[in-house]
Amino acid sequence: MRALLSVSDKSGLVPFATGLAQKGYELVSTGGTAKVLRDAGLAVKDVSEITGFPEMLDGRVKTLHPVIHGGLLARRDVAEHMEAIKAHDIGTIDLVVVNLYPFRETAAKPKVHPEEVIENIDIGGPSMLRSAAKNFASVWVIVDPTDYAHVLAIVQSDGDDLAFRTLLAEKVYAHTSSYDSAIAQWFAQQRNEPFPDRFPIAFEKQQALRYGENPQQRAAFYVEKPGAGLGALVQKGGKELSFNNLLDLEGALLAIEPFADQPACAIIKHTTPCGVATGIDALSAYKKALACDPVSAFGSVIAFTVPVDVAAAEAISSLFVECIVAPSFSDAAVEILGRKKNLRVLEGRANWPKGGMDYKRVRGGLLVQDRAPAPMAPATWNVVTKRQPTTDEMVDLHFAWKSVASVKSNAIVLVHDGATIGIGAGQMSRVDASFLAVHKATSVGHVTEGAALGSDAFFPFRDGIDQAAAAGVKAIVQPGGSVRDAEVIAAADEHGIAMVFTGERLFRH
Ligand code: 93A
Repeated sequence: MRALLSVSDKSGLVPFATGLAQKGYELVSTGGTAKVLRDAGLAVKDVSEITGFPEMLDGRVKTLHPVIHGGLLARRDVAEHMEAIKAHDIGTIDLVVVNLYPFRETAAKPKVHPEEVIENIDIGGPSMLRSAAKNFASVWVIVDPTDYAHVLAIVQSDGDDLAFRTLLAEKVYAHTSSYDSAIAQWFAQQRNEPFPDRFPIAFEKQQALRYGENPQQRAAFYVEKPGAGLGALVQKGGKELSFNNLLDLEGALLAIEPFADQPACAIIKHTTPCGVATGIDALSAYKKALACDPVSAFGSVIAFTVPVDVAAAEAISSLFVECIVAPSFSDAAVEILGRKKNLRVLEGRANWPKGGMDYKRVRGGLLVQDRAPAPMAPATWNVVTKRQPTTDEMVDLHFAWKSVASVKSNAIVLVHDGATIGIGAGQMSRVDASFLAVHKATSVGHVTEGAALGSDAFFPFRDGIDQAAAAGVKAIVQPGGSVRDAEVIAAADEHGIAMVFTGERLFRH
């Protein structure tokens, strides 16, 4: 029996190779791997010894040889194959352990030279993996060190497990295809092309999910890069995350993102906020966000920009909440929240992967766009009405603009004192969104007199303005750009409303 070992990640290698050697495997290896094995006292043959060729071209050609690929690919059950390799003095290779040059890690290094990245494109490794995996009927192929133990256990017990060998082959092709995707993506990045002809990203499974949006739908969670984005969140308590939890977590993180530089809280239901607020600390932001729409907050996902302490944890404990996400939690806060078995506690910032794009799935395709940039600041806005916003109104308008960005379109928010007080989301007409925002606010007793209003897109008619004025709204922020802007501005002037145009639309679908 012969095992070929050629690995960049040498973790777990020595105990595994030792186990193979003890079972009588002859070990064949490439330069660096052979050295590690010899240093551990194992007998190893160099690949060059069996190929009759030295490793050459700075290691670019090490294992690319018929003696290797013949030994991997020959079908043991086909007499002609076995005769052919015998005629060429090629011995079979029964077990292959390969993991690849760290291409992704090298490409991700800051200021890395392209030459170094290119040298980390592994050619021989994927070739061996693919040859061995094609012959999974007879050959063990291990690309993931976490599989060493299971394979060794089978080998040590003189057992066999074709089903597991088949799974290892599947793992190989999943691995090599994602490896090549990363290379293609790097090439696309080098020519500053965000939308290459062939979309290169391969997603890896982060976790299985019990079910999808509904229990009758199967589901799993895939990530662009393991450990990046939502996949970077560390769960500190509560039961398993669901499909809808992950969707709402994304909505929650979107909602707090514009407020990253201050204590802020967003409460999310069905991917849209039902309360967003800033405060002096986590507790005060939470209280203000909750006050926006306490009825909808039942069963919500809550996000914070600041660490969650005991005071905030205790306040949240009295509400039924699905998930809570924050940059960190004090130990005591985790303990308090941990008493609620159904509450998932997630720690981390879940930053977007570098150069990350926004994807939306449509049947048979994928819509790809830049992720939404941060909503533009007041310095770029234009006051279009006779009346200028007061300083206080300007603060609320800024808050309204930042908070409306995460509300599903058509979106209207009413804002007062650093908090949403009424949110109209996901309506098919803007006037209905305005109506809902006012209705939601007044139905829980908020005073809308003097409130600021944010609209994610322009008002197509004056009716939305008239309705806002009737509720006492005194300041409005919206993109502008309607053919009826003049009519809309005139309506605002009639009502003594101060209105600004941002020139930027914030749709979220
Ligand atoms: O440069 S390569 O593409 N050419 C080869 O022929 C080759 N054979 C194995 N890279 C090659 N490898 C890779 O070398 C393996 O995939 C593994 O990652 C690495 C192990 O090298 P060493 O044993 O010298 O540390």
